[in-house]
Amino acid sequence: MKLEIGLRKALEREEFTVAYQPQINVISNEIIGSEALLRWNHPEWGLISPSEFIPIAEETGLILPIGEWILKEACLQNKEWQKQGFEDMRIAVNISSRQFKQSDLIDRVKKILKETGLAPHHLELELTESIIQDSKHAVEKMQQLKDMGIHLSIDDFGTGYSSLNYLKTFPIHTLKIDRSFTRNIFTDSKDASLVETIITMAHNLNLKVIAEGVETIEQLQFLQQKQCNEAQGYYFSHPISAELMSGVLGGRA
Ligand code: G
Ligand code: G
Ligand code: MN
Ligand code: NA
Repeated sequence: MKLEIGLRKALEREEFTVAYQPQINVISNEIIGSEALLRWNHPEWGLISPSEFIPIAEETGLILPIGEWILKEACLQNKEWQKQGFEDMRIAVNISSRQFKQSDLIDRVKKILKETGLAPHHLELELTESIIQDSKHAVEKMQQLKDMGIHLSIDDFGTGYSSLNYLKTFPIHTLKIDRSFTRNIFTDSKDASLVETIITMAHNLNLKVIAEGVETIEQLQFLQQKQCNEAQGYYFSHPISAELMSGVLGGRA
């Protein structure tokens, strides 16, 4: 209840910020984009983790204005990086269940792209398996987004209970291997096999693969060997402020 009251005021009090986590092409080692992650810094309670407040925002519907805010903020920021010369930068934004279910989702996304001037192919929306399964007309909606040029990825892939059959029907570009698999590559041979199998399967279906939660060079090398396309994790960078990210990008040239 306390958190809910705080959440109601957080947007107008400008207590949210966005952290960006670089995403890296594992072959070229270049930053190809970033994932936008919401941060809530309450003046008294300090930093509150999204895993604490996003479920409340989702229950109360507050995730709708919050989700719209971060989408716009992230698109604006990515456009800014592009203006600074990082023209191919892509931005990935998490979409919540309530957001995806909105009947006017497509118009809202279109409006934000128009207002921020971001080209659709520089935006990636991250959906989870359960979000897609819980929504009516999910495939049609995804197809409309794809037709606009937006990229779609399946977040936390492998943690849901979905049938593999949907990979055939979902109009998606990328699978994001959940960090619970990456974490155990060298401690659980079953996880290593799963990671390898996911990569092979994705490629056979013409999908790209990004591994989350890469924390060590050994994990990165394993992923390179298995031809994973992209990676993201503490090994490269924690989620960082837009200012820090600009510095990291500048240092890349
Ligand atoms: O950044 P962190 O690892 O603490 O995020 C925890 C969880 O919160 C992750 O599952 C992440 O996907 C989710 N999350 C972070 N930012 C957003 C956001 O802007 N919208 C939604 N819907 N979820 C987010
Ligand atoms: O569910 P989603 O993939 O959106 O969650 C992203 C979350 O994962 C963020 O909260 C981010 O802080 C966290 N994260 C990013 N990289 C790593 C990592 O290398 N290790 C761990 N343990 N968490 C990570
Ligand atoms: Mn995500
Ligand atoms: Na994830």
